[in-house]
Amino acid sequence: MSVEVERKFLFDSDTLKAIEDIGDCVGQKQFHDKYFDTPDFKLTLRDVWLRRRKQSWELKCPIDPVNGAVEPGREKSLCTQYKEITNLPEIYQRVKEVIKDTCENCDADITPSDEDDSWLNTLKLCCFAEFTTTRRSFTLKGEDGVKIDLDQADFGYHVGEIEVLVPEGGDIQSAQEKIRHTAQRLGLNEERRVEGKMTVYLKRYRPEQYAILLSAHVL
Ligand code: V4E
Repeated sequence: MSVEVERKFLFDSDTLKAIEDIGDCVGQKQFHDKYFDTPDFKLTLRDVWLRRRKQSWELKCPIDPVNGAVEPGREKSLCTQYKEITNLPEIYQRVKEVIKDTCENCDADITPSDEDDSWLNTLKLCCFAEFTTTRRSFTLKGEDGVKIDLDQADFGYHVGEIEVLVPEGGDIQSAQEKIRHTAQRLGLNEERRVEGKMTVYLKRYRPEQYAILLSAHVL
């Protein structure tokens, strides 16, 4: 399991030029994401994001506070940090743990499988968001472990991310420092957290869920 520390940013042709000046494009790819939750938003209300990307399952969970609860009024820093879990049996256990209070079938003896989606029905998980992203990725000269992604979502929103992956137990503060330094090199001057693709998607296409997550201080 690793922790993804990242800062999103808005970009224009000047930012792109700055990235090309100090970085190398390492490829472009396209992927389709489907996000899942219970009908009463049990996962996303705990800031837990379950998705399938390219036939693989991924779970993003907050690293603090301990149980993933969202503190009201928590100050939003420019960087986010989430644990990334990609092992399906582990994802299944974590999801069950988060929804257990209201889950009627959580005791069922099920082995989740990549080929068979029946575990989603058992846990009453439905798709609430689906979109395709085209991503260009860059590495930076003289900045080890820092990646920059420029994302274009098919619903008409583009956003950049400066990202550092930290192995479990690794130094998150030094990752934040690398990100801050990179942002400075790119001349970014945002003082507030920039909206990610999901925030914009929910606002446009799932306004009820957006309003609930906003008032719960998840977004
Ligand atoms: C963690 C999270 C969500 C899951 C999607 O995360 P994100 O990094 O935005 O997507 P993507 O496609 O760039 O994933 P990657 O390829 O980097 O793994 S959806 C909402 N969140 C929480 C969240 C938040 N509240 N605010 C910001 C700025 N980002 C994420």
